[in-house]
Amino acid sequence: MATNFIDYVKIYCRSGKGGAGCMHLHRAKYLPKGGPDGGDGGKGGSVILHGNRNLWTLLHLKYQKHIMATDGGKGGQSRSFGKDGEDKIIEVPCGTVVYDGETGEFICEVKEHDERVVLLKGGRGGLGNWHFRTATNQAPRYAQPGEPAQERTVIMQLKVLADVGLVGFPNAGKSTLLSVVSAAKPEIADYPFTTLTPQLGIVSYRDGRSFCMADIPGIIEGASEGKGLGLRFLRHIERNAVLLFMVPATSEDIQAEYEILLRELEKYNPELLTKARILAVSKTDVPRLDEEGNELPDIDFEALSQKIGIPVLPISSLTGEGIDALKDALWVELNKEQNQVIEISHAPIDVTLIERDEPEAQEDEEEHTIYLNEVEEEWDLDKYKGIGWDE
Ligand SMILES: Nc1nc2c(ncn2[C@@H]2O[C@H](COP(=O)(O)OP(=O)(O)OP(=O)(O)O)[C@@H](O)[C@H]2O)c(=O)[nH]1
Ligand SMILES: [Mg+2]
Repeated sequence: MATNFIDYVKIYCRSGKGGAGCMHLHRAKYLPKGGPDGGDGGKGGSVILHGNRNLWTLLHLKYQKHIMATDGGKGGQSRSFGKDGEDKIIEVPCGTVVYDGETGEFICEVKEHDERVVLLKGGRGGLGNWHFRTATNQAPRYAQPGEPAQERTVIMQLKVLADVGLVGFPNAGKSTLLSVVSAAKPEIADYPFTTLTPQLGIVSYRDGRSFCMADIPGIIEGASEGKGLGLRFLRHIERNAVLLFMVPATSEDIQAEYEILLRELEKYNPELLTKARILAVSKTDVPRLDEEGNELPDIDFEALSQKIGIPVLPISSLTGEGIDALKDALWVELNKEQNQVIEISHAPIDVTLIERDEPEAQEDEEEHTIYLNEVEEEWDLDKYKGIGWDE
């Protein structure tokens, strides 16, 4: 299960080249000089990214090493057009960021469901010689070639785009909450670090509305120095609008635990502290006892909220207590204007640092170069401008 979360792939992509325009002079039995009738070439297919909210990882692209659109067909006589090449649509989860595979430079990102981003444009088809007929050249013996294809090796990285990110120590009950508010089935167990990779769930809210919640591995004191699973998963809450902190009600000092979490987040990226926060005190069904088994005083949620300056809500995933109130509170925060996640910039990545979990696929040299050198001269429509021969 853990290995199914793929958030990095490297793929060679190529669009289709445009089909060549046709050079043809019409001839018929009683019409030996029928004039030029070469048709236009079809346009090459583009490589297009398409955001799909039903995808959560890049797993489906893991074994895909090449993605290529098809070329446009050649134009034919009698002014018949060449067939357009087929586009290649790459379905990606929302939050996919694309970098150049060689330089690490940011190329584009796909944020929304149904969003289409053209990664590589297909070449335009060339014009047939019919277009180039002029008063002085009634039988042009040339046609345009198709535009060449574009190719690029790209790295796709997923930065999960959830609305709410769960932050807490291991065993706080984060995955359990996700399992009761959404249809997600994360692993839940009574030992730390049950969750090893981020999990997402769609929380359905009233009137058919919903929001997305991300459960990430637990954080411990010293995570910023690499303890536990470290902080690398915090990348996935960087773009959340609201952070839901979780501390179990059985904790002797809830405020202290909350502040440890806060400090670890700050060490990872101080900007995380500008996000809206809510504290859920989980497992309220469990009796509060100290180490000797004596009852601890009841939690004063009001007072705690006053002290830390954010809403504090008691919940129990077991009995369902407080779950609806928590959803309400999250919904309110999510809809505040100031909590909308603003554009974030994606710094170039260092391609030499990223480790591949498998050796590079053997590149097929020949296959890659076929389309590159075919059209050598730059072509320019303007140079063919002229008056029509029949005007
Ligand atoms: N009684 C009770 N037990 C709970 C509640 N929520 C979670 N638990 C239990 O607490 C344990 C840990 O729950 P998880 O949801 O796996 O905790 P987690 O925060 O995801 O932990 P990591 O993935 O290790 O970070 C499990 O044994 C759960 O059954 C609750 O509301 N009440
Ligand atoms: Mg978990």
